Amino acid sequence: MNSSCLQNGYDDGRYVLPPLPYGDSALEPLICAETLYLHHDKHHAAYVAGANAALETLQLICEGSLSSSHAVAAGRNLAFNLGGHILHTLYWGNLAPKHLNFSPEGVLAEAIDATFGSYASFVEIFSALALGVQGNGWAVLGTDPISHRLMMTGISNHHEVLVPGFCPLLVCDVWEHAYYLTWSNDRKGYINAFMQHVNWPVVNERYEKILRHEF
Ligand code: MN3
Repeated sequence: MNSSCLQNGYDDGRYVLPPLPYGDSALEPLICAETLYLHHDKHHAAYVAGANAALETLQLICEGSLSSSHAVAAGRNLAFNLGGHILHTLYWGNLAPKHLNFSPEGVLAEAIDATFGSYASFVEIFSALALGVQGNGWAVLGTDPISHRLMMTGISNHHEVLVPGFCPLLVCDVWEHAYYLTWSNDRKGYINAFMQHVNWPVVNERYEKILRHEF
């Protein structure tokens, strides 16, 4: 499986839960096996089910068997659940076991240096952003669809405070369900560990696809 590929989340007309690209204990000590199981098999699976349910509701409205008054709620449910499905699919793909010890490479490494000054400076800013996301949300490194410049943003829930067309390259889930069983209330400890588990070759591949307008 190409773990950088969102297409793994859709099959035969429905959203599907892509399998993890590693075993349940592969991300310890960043994420304990119980957290990985619950996060993937329960939380992510629920977003997949919610996205399919919202799509089915919209389809019933289109077929005329459900009032159009349901469209507003269905649209909101789709944004929340499909946003969750997309972000979690990217999240599993941009994590790797710590012993692989990846670092940024290629065009992405050059862009990080050019944009943030250095890799160390990038880590400091990204970590501060992730720590500062209020409540449930995500820290995201990505590009906007106009300039294709690297930039960071914090997303609330899965779909709010979002730049339209923003293309995420590296995503860090800072919902409490992502770390609480392993790190308790120490979000900073989780973020520090996350930075040591980034699958930079996957993130670099995503960036190269953006530059080729394929992602
Ligand atoms: Mn999550």
